[in-house]
Amino acid sequence: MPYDFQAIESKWQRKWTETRCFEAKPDPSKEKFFCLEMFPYPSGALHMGHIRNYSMGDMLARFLRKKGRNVLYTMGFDSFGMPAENAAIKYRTKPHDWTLNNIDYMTKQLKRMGYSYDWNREAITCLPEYYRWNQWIFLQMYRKGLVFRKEAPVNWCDTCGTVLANEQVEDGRCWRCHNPVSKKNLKQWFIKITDYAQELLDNIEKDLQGWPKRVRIMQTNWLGRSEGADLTFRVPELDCGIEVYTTRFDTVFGVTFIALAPEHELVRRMMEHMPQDEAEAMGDFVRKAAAQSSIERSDAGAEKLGFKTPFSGINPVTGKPVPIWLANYILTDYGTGAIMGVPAGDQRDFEFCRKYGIPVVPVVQPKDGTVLDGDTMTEAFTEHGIVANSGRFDGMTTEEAIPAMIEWGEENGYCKRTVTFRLRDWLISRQRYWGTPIPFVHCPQCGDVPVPEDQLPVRLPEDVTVKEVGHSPLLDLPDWLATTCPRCGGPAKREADTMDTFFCSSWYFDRYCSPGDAERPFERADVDYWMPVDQYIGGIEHACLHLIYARFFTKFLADIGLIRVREPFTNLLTQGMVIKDGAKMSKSLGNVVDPTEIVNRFGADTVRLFILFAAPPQNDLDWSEKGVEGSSRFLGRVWRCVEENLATLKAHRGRIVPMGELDEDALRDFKRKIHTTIRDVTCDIETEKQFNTAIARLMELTNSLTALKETGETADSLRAEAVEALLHCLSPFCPHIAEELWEMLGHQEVISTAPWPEADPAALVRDVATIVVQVNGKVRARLERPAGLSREELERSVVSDPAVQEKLAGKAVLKVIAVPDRLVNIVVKG
Ligand code: ANZ
Ligand code: ZN
Repeated sequence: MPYDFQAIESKWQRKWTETRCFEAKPDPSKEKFFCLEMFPYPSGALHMGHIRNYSMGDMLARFLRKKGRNVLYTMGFDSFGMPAENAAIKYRTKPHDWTLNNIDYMTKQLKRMGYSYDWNREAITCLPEYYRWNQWIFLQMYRKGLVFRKEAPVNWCDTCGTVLANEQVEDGRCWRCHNPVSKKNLKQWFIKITDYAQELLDNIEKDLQGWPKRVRIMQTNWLGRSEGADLTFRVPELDCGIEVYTTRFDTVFGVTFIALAPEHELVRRMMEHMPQDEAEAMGDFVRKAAAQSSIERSDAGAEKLGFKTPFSGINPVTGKPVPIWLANYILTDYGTGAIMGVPAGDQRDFEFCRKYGIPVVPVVQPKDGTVLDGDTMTEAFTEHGIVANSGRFDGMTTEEAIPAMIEWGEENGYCKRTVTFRLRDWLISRQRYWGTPIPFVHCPQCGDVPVPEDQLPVRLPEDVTVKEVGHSPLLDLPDWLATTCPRCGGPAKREADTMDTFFCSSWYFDRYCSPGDAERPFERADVDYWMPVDQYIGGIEHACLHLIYARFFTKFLADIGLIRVREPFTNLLTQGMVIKDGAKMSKSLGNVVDPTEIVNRFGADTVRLFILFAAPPQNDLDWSEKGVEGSSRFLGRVWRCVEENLATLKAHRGRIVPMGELDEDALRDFKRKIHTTIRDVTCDIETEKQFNTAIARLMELTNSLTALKETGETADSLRAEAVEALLHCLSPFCPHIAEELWEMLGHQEVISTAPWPEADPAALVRDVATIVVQVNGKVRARLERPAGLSREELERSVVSDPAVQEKLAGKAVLKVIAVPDRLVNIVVKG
């Protein structure tokens, strides 16, 4: 009977569904395990990256189920987003239909892989059952004062008359018409995630020890906490002040200019006080700088561009005026959008001053005695040093001066301490169709009015035609747009912006805990049982946005009493990429391998095995057809190993011969091999998360099994024991073949839920000890002896050994000191 993976795989997929063995229910008497994978966007078909991600998750879920944990493992689709709109135009369909079709197809693909999801818990974010709770949560955030509207720039194409997403801007030009893209201010919706910045930061070290260090560092930088001070420079000519943010108040005596972001609110006021031609030149500069992206502007190597205004500001500490400039490298949304320029201590300021001939005044001198001169310095001095040109602080080290000067500045009212985060508030509105409608109406009388909760969901019309990229069909639906104001009952207009899809993915795991709940987003008892997620698996590309938003949501939901935990993910595994021919597998490079095609040829078990065997989870994986063939051959060997010896194996199944009753070395070694394999595979999966080495051990065990020559009852019993251990350990990786062979051996229950084997401690002990033999304290030999010999037995055995006798020739033995299992020291004379 050959290994017919097609038949076997569909048979077991059917059986698992029929026996409902992967359905999860809360059970307080059992320890739970929530295994979560980043759910896919339904782009059309699964790619190898998905297969890799989900093969790891399924392996862990299956392993932990066998270890007796109550496992929650399910799937969903992150199904709102722009590609559906593009596809709708291209294929003349509706985003809704296209999306649901894709979900159908991808669900079939997932089922074909044999993943052990509890399909009753599926969450599909583009369905009103799901997104109504996005709207509900959004309204709770609004109630708590976390939602606000403000003007913010969007990418705007004049030719197409549309808003463009960042991905639609290529090299500053519209992807469609290739005309330059400009910025346009639109009123947009924001969520005040910055209220949670400090806790998001604090918890990284406190609660996220189970995350890769790399991700913790990325999040820390993303949040970007810095401590510093705000101080105000008065501008007498305009009768106002400019507040600047600095992390180096200790350099305040070295300020030689002030620089504002081109978007700074004072710019307009300045222009009003300037001669027309100068004001126009300044306007040109502002437009040019504003067209650059903030990344271009803040890049260290980028060209610094400035515009000198005719105004100056008074340094509050020295009382002296310094000129005010506009500079492109000052960002509008960081700190106060204005800086005090200290070219001697800041490299960007230094380059700016050299370019525009602004003086450089050193206020920190190197500790090694070198003396910096403002006219000849070639770069800023940014290290710690000795304070100079700073009045009474001269001569102090900067380490001492930084706290001392801030304290002095605060006491004298020159500055006030502040903490600044790089994290920005979350801009969640999108001017597009395929997303969760923002539950607000605009009333000419009452302004922005939230939709009452009992009127949720605000449904997204599904029967629409998308005509143009970037133009939301909602704007062409007057019947949908027209509504009544919930407050005054007068005519009002619906908000036509939809939510960023990251909103959907910030809480889908909570919904997994209470699928289909029609009364609330999820039930408190359910999330309190299942949350937090014990293991989350996904791509490193989500290290910041998604993983920060989901953490923020969890804290907010805890604050309004919906959930107990404040951090959603205890352990995080970021899988490497799938590489082919030296590059990431991707459609654009044309180097993709279609999972369906490869599964049809080799079977799901082989593909799963290859993908978990070819590389450690965190590393990139090189796709290799040879490797797939190798995995296929291995499963063929396992199959034959059982199938060809089925009668003997069945006859000896369950007869366990204890280590103590084995006296042949080969059999003892084999028994030990079985149990060290169980021990090491368990550790590789559970502790080390090195799934590839676990598989290598199973291959070795299979080798030992086929190599065992011994015959007889005892040997056959050991063979049966080895086969059963092998099938158990293989089953999380290759569940179909394991089930089939397990059944062939005569088992009634599925192997998927049968307990994971335990290594027998007696079989783990190495039963040879290496004995170090010393003669007068010098090592003369190393001998293998059975472990556990008594002192006398060991002494006799070692001294009579021919190799030792040779060393003792002609000498008189005075004394023998034996340490069981370790050492024999022979003291001789002559
Ligand atoms: C004077 C100074 C002297 C500065 C010195 C640095 C070194 P972090 O640490 O990243 O928070 N800055 C402040 N607001 C800015 C903005 N909107 N755009 C660009 N730069 C801005 O950086 C804080 C420092 O970056 C601040 O401290 C300020 O320059 C600059 F020897 O002030 B510093
Ligand atoms: Zn109204």
